[in-house]
Amino acid sequence: MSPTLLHRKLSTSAISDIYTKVMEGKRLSFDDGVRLWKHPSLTDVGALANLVRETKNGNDTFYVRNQHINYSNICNKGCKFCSFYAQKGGPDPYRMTMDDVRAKLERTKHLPVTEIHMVAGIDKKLPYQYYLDLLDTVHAIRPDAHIKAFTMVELIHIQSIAGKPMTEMLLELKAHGLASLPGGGAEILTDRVHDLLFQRKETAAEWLETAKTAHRAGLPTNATMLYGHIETVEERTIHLMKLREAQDETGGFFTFIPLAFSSPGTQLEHIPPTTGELDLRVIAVSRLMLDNFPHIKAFWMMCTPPVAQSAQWYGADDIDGTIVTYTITHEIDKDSDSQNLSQQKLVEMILEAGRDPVERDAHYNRIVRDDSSTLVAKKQLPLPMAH
Ligand code: V47
Repeated sequence: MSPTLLHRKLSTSAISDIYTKVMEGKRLSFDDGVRLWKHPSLTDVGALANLVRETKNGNDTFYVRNQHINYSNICNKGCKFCSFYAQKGGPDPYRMTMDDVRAKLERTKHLPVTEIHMVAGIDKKLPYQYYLDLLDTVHAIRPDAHIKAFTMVELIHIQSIAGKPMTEMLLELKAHGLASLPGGGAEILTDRVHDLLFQRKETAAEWLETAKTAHRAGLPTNATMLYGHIETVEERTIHLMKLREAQDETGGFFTFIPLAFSSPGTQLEHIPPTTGELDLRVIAVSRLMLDNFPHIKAFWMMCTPPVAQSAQWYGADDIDGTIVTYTITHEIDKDSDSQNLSQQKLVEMILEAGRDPVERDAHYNRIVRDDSSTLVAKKQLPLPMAH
């Protein structure tokens, strides 16, 4: 559709007032958010989100060469949506020793990874020193990689065993190589969903406070939303607005990642998989509500590669990633090192989707490589344009 026709269509649609607000750079309200979830035309909502996406990030789609390490699946939280933790009838328990971590990193050292993503269950037996050793071990083998590790719930636990104030502990982890935090564990930031699905984990207020404390300590984070289970559209809207408010305060969030709920092996096995319609709508509504987030990421592992491609026209500007091994939701052999999506495959997917692939580092700097795939330069991206 030509740009003129598109603008005419949106300006005469049932969400024309929201279209006008977006065009004028005005912030969307709670009611606007709820209407976007309910508006019958996904195409309208997606087209509007795409206008914002292209203003902020042009035709670029970012990807990262990353590696996930889930260092322990022992957890005491019992979240109803989780199939990752060791339990009777579920996965066997494992806890990686430093030798295991070292061996895994050595085996995959040939991969030009720029980011290591480490999260795990709340494993009470691990002492504070384990976390410092973990960072030291990764840093020793991958000195140039950015270490993104520990969700807010892990940080709250680590702080309880470190016996120091949160900021002091964060600075210590930082001195051992921690560079940013992933966005996991936010789930849905309302007390109702917390009490029903993950009551032993931190509350919404604690998740947000910990994220803001990390930002103030110089550690940027991501933010996620787990959708497609028992949450209402109002709760999704509240979740996005709480993140937007926190971002206003600290500016510390890099990117927002919606996570499609996968029920097999969880206590919510009766819940069907999310539809492509919902996956794309979540990307689009997030893009429109989170006006102060520079990036929206499609995590192909959860929403599938084809949906991650389409998402690039519904508000997303990032596809995560090469990953290597991911064990949070899928029954993947934790000892396997096969790259789940090669860099070449990711680039092909982005080109096929009609976007320009841009390899980025964890800070969204553009990575330039020579023919042998050696990193030769990083180019600072201009700051995202306000729409
Ligand atoms: O915190 C758990 C979610 C998260 C299930 O920051 C589930 O770049 C779906 O946070 N179905 C961990 N999701 C993953 C995560 C993440 C992933 C990719 C990139 C980034 C980033 C962060 O996975 C958990 C939880 O919210 N999760 N169980 C499930 N059954």
